[in-house]
Amino acid sequence: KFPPDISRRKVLLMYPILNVSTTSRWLAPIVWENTFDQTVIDAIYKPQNITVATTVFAVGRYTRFLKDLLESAEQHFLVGYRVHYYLFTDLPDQVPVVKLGDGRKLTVIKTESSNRWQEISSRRMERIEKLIEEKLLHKVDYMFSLDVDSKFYAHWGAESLGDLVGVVHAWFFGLTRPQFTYERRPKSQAYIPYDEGDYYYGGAVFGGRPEKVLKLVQTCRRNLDIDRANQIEALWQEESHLNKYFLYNKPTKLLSPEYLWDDTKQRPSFMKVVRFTQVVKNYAEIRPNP
Ligand code: UD2
Repeated sequence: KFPPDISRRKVLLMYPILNVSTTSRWLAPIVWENTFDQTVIDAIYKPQNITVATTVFAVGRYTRFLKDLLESAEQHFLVGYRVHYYLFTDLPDQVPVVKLGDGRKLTVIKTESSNRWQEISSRRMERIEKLIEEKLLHKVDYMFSLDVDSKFYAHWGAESLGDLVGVVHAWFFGLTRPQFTYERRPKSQAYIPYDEGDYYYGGAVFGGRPEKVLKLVQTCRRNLDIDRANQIEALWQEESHLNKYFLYNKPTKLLSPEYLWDDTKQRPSFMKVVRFTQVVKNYAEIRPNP
């Protein structure tokens, strides 16, 4: 049974305050506060009894971020839904014990370390690919990949679900193509020319239906392999490859920077809520290499 529709009056009242675009040029929704009614969304997804797999990598000193990430996720991330965290780490002993809500699970997967942070970050693509093929395909309904050095601050619900989901990077929202930090060297498979591009997407969050995410991670992994063979590393590693993928395989849903904020940046007045944010970190202290 659906709750009554949002009244026309309420729609008229809420839209004038949204002076940001709420759809992409290919008519994919861009999710902001006040563009959705949580009651209606839950009435659609709750009866489907969906499971959302969520991959998180915590290699080396990044295990220190796990407690805050998981505890805050249990407060705000898809609360009331079945969530299965897949936690990749080289240090299983350092995974904190966090009380999970009903229907929520955590599986630890031992993974190799590397002495280059660029490799740790990029190799996520092939590990997620393997996980989808072995465990997620036709078994879970949706999935997300999240950076571990992050924390939830407010509701992140089923409004975020879609076939292929990307997040607009906080630093590049409202900027134009030439300002995007895409890979610009034609030698790399992540190359995007200056006259192409829609948005600059953050590498910290992507998701969708497992079969769609499988295509994404497979393509990025293959392109990372080709770049490695050609001895070139894209400017922002797998984030550059993700941006290339989204240029030619448009996300069906875009999450606004509410879903990936950066606290070192001043929050603009049009942003009513920060749901998920990158933790401020001392790179020199936590990464295995500069
Ligand atoms: C950006 C992206 C990140 C990734 C990276 C490029 C955002 C907010 N972040 O962040 O997603 O695309 O650029 O490579 O868009 N990790 C470890 N151990 C390490 C190093 C990394 O576990 O020693 C994992 C961890 O899950 C971390 C992720 O890799 O969250 C990305 O690494 P990062 O956060 O250091 O990258 P950063 O801040 O440059």
